[in-house]
Amino acid sequence: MSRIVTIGAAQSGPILREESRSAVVERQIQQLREAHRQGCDLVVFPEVALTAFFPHWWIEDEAELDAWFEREMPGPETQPLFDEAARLGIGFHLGYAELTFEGGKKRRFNSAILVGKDGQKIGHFRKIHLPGHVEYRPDNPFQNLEKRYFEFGDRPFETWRAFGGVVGIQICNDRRWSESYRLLALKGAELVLIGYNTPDHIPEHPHMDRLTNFQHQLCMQSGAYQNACWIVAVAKAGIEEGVSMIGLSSIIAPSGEIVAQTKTLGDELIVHACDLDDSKAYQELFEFGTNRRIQHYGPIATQAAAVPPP
Ligand code: CDV
Repeated sequence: MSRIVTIGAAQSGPILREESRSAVVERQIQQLREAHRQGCDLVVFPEVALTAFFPHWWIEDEAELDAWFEREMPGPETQPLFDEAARLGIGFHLGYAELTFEGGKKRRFNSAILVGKDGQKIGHFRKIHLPGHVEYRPDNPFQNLEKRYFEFGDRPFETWRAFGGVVGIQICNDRRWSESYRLLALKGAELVLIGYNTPDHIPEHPHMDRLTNFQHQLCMQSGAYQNACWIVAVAKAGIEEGVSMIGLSSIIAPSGEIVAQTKTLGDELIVHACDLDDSKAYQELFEFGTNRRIQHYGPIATQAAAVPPP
């Protein structure tokens, strides 16, 4: 028996700083329609998919910062995306900057939602691993102010029953941490959706630039294999407000093999029919329930321990 979910990875090219949400949503609707023509059940859009990636520059004025965030999802500008997806009978994943008032306090998160074929929200996740810095770095060609503009996700990695399987979400830097995959796998994840905005240059570590593409694929291919899950990872790519970002949106099988990958740095859709039973086969191979030797691992350290010199 097979459980096929046909998934479209809807890579986005750069979004101009002055581009309106409505214009971006119109681009996404074109991708939804193409996905529908290609038989997709689910379309995955990137991290912070509705605007330019504003943590790349310094914003001092609070009202100006808030304007980059969504206060409702869907809101007036995103409702047409929900409507068109429901009309076509396609589910979707969308990353966005979330502004919410909780406990009388304004809170900002880097978030993503999973929406079913009926247009109803299934899942909501807030990015846990925020890269970058809080302070302005005048010597850098661009900033990476996620730690300034967002709070760390305040909810655990979660899975949802959807699209005939078990689905989880990570957001961008989460994909570089082995815990992200394992925590989802222990909650049964068969399919992990990831949006990202990844510059091809790290100002603090320029000698690593040549490895950016390799390490992007390395962490996800090993994450897929070691945790028996499909991964659909989708970029906002190209040169956006002077920052050059990688493409290489990928659909990765539980074998660790990349089965589809984008070739451009613009809006581009790739599609693959993912058999969720491939995930089940690798889950059976590893048998996490019986073969993980947690009783032999010893106490789990929460911090890297200082190893005494020899
Ligand atoms: N948006 C991201 O989280 N980007 C990071 C970069 C800054 C290293 C990433 O892990 O791709």
